[in-house]
Amino acid sequence: MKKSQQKPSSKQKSASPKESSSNSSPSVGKCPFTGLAAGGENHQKAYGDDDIMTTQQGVPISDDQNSLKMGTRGPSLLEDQVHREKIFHFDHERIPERVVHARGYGARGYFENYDNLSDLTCADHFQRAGEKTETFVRFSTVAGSAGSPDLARDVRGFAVKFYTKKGNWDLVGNNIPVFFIQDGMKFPDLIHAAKPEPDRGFPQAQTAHDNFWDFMSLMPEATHMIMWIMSDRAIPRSLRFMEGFGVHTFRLVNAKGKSTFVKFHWKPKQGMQSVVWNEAVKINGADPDFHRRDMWNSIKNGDFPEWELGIQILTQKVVDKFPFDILDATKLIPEELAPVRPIGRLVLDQVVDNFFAETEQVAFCTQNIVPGIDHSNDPLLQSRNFSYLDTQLKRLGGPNFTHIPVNAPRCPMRHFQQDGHMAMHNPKGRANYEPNSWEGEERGPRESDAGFKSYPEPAEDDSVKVRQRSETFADHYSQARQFYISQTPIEQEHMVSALVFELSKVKTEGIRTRLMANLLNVDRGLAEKVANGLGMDLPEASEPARQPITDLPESPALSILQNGPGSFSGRKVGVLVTDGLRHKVFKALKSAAEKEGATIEVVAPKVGGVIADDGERIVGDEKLDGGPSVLYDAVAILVSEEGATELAKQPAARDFLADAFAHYKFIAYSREAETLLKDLQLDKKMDDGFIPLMKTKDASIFIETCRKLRFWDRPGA
Ligand code: HDE
Repeated sequence: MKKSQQKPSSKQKSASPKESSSNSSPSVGKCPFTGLAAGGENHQKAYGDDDIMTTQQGVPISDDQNSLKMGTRGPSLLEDQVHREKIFHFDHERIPERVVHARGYGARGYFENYDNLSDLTCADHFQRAGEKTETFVRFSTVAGSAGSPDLARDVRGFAVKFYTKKGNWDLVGNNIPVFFIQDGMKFPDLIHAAKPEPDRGFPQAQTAHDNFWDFMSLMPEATHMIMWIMSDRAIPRSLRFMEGFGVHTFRLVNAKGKSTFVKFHWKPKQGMQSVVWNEAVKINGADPDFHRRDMWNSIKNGDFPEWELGIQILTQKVVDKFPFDILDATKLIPEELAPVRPIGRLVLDQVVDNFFAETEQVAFCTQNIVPGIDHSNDPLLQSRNFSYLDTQLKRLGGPNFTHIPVNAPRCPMRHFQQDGHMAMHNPKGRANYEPNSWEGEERGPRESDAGFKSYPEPAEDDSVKVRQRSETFADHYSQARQFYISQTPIEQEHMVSALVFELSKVKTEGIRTRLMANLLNVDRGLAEKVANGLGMDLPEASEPARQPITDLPESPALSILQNGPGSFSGRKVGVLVTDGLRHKVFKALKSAAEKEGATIEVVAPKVGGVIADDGERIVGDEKLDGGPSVLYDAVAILVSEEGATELAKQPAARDFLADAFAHYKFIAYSREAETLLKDLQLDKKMDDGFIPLMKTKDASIFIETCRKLRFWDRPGA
């Protein structure tokens, strides 16, 4: 066989459609001292002619597919530097995954500041209304490894790097405003308990196992967080539809040195939305990349995800009224006590050039703060300040990870730190120490009075070294109860089911009993329902470290359903079609969805599509069994009578409808679809969540109805 026959021709190579890149802005994502783009694209081009493949040494390659051998069937030759370099590099492609938050998805964007906040902070990027600051955001799940599914029941990381003119500020938050533990010293235990059990190596990306609940049951301080992770917050429909929180109390410090405690909040422009558990389980099978695909597609389609950044200002009045400690990360400040003031918006408008270069190599660190922002004494935050820097050293292989474009500040960086693995930026000139007596160019950088200064917080008068927690951290149940009573009945039901599900996977009875004893301190009704779901008797309540406050008011801001978007924008309708569907109605549905800012996806028996009643072809986005209804927010069945009869025989079509019904989705149907509905006996269960789609005008009625997102009144679905 001739050599040329063994390699794909250049024509074959170019057959794959080239995706248009939205990352056209030349200045964005560039490292200031290497000039390289965050994705490393320029770096590759630096080797020479764009089209010619080279080795890492820049030597042009004539054959990248065949190793050098002694004769066509002969032994391979060790001298083949092209072969060896390729394999050598491949062997070292992996770096350790993050010990937590291993599975993540990043995107670039900008933060636009609303007001001059100089009364509160001298942070440079908060000084001028309308000013934009480049950002990089990475969303993540916590427990699962890098290849785990997106819809695991878990906390979501929400880490934002602001490349400000005065250095990088990292707001490394979560989508839940509180945390499991009060002191970072317990973090390794928490994570060990949540990860796969060490002897058997499973379960992956799940908390439904004995070790996790054993630890939870022995840690009453985790009870508030348990309420959140058992709620729908832990199974978001999209990363775009979830809130974010800085969690800890932080300080803002103004130019006069006045400090104000604040909490940071991210509010999604498109409102909050979650899926139901049965749906989450099925999404994980149908599309384990559901969240990352959604993020990629929305940015590529120009539907840029957006959040407002808000602060809760913890005035002395708020602190006095707050019955807990603002340094305790297992507590939140209800919005009813301290309203969230919007101070800017975050827009994600660019996907990354390269997943590894940016999403994997990005290194967030809570100690990355800028003048005008400072830490509080929250012991969890203090522990994080050590951990993040430490873990980057291991993960990125040396102390020079700030030289990687995604981590490099966009402002000038001048210091005397030097050398180490992969040093791309060493001091220029003679001086590499301070103080020095050199002058001019040789002198190097010097300190400035405008540089970062820690807030001079006075120590408590009687403070002595202790390994103790403050008494003000001792109430573990009051806010757990407040969260539960602030949910709508449907959301409460979901919490009960989640607890029943998780605890039913716990094999050791004593663990369940201990957890139930803690739950009794939250709410007796909740504990009774969970015990009933598990088929167990309720034990005595455990002895709380401090008697809970039982009359904290409801906080409607804590409920997802009470804060719906009132719009179907950014959502997706799955349209199940067959040959002979009414094209006019299909077109009306498409334009009604687009008018709302929503999209439709065509689910067809064959991906090639169907022929509509006017003879035109409608191309499929998904083949029926690749596009189950769990991937959509609402569904429409637009079929011919023959098509419906045919679909009724197919399990995938039956599941499509049955699941949409069970997951409380709005279902639009053409008259011809009735055979299919009848077959599933759904004709007898028709409720207001079913919307007839006979004429073109019905399309907008359907989309308007979808603004409620789900038909929660459907009984017992
Ligand atoms: Fe993290 N956390 N964490 N964490 N965390 C990490 O840092 C840690 C905590 C959060 O997308 C690690 O670079 C300790 C709270 C996010 O790259 C590690 C404690 C919150 C991310 C680490 C906490 C977070 C991390 C692993 C208890 C919400 C992903 C890899 C004191 C406010 C960042 C890494 C990304 C990642 C330590 C608790 C959020 C090991 C010790 C509370 C979003 O350093």
